[in-house]
Order: sequence, then structure tokens, then C-alpha cells
Amino acid sequence: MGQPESQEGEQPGLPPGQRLQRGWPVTHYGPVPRFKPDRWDFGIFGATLGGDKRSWNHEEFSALPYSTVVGDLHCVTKFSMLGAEWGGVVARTFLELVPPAPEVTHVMVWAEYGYSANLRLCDFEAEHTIFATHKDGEPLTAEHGFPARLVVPHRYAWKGPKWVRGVEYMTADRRGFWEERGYHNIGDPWREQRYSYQEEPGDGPEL
Ligand SMILES: Nc1nc2c(c(=O)[nH]1)N[C@H]1C(S)=C(S)[C@@H](COP(=O)(O)O)O[C@H]1N2
Ligand SMILES: [Mo]
Repeated sequence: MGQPESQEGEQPGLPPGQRLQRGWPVTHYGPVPRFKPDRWDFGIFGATLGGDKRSWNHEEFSALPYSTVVGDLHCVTKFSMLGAEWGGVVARTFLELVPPAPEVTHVMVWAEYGYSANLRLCDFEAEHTIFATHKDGEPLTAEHGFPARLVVPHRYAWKGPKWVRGVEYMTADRRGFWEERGYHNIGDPWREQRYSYQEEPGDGPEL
């Protein structure tokens, strides 16, 4: 076994076709929502074990166990940021607090204005998948998702909604906002799964 194959001009640590970005650009669709602390909550719903729902207001969310993970952000428009330190609540914490029914295979992560992204349960429960409130020790700014955004370092960054509001447990896969609009249902940057036309049978629900 040698080094992983890399085409000329590609940098180690960068998925194929990506380039490093200096600084941290802001990328999203639509306006930046205004945070209203007394109106904000974060909910877990859908196919929970026993059918309960649970939600946390901002104060309660801020009191959940805090950890840090190191992870990349790969935007499908080809820029990447490597090795940021994200602080917040790891996604699997919610699976412990509100266990899913045994039939759950996928989740839909919901954000302000109805933005959503679907993930396989295994990607959601990966140890570095985190609801980040901080980056490199600083609270997120409004444009980057304050008060919380999901980071899934091993998926393209559209799978990490900013301004998250909750998670729906699902017993079958369903496409989220970009997955319905031409982007790949799985979105693995290491396999360069950018567009839905690249999907193979089994990668996602019929379009
Ligand atoms: N709510 C919401 N979250 C979103 C998006 C969006 O349009 N709305 N865009 C995604 C995309 S495509 C990227 S690349 C990242 C960018 O995060 P950043 O602006 O913090 O760099 O946010 C993701 N999260
Ligand atoms: Mo993106």
C-alpha cells in the first residue's frame, strides 16, 4: 500500500476536484434568519422510540454536553476548509436522549425557512457529526449559522444545515432541499458524489 492516489495539482487532504480556500466564505440560499431567543427551539420528532417528541429552548440547548471535533467543510462549488475545530453537541447525543424506533434508517435535519438535508442514520451517528455552536473556540456568527449548525465533515457541506431547528427520524429515505434539486443523495466528497445524475441504484429515492 502506498500513498493514496492523487492527481497532479491535487493537495493531500483535499477530496478530488476541491481547492483550499483562505478564510471562511459564506454560502447559502436565501436570507440570514434573525435569531429570536425566546422563539427558538430545537426539536426531535418523527419515528422516535415510543413516539415521544422532545424539544429544547436555547438555554436548555446551551446546557447540553459540549464537545469538540476537528473536521473539514467541503462545498460542492469546489472550495474546502480543512481541519476546523467545531464545538457543540455531537449528533449521537440526541440519539441517546431520544432513541429512534428500530425501523429508523435516515434522518431529515431541518433549519429555518424550511431548509433541510437528509442523511443516513449511520452518517448522522458518525462520531464527528456535530451540531456546532462554535468554531475554533468562537461562537458562530449569524451568517455561519448561529445559534447552531450541523457539520458532517465526511459529506459535502450542503448536508450541514445552518440555523438548525430540529431532526426528524425517518423509516425511509426522503430527499432534502438540495437533494431534490439536482444534488447527490449521499454526497460523499471523497467519491465526488456531486450531482443526482451520478447516483447508482440504491443511492437514493427515485427522482
Ligand atoms: N440553512 C442553510 N444551511 C446551509 C445552506 C443553506 O442554503 N441554508 N447552504 C449549505 C452549503 S451549500 C454550504 S457550502 C455551507 C456553507 O457554510 P458556511 O457559509 O458557514 O461556509 O452551508 C450549508 N448549510
Ligand atoms: Mo455549498
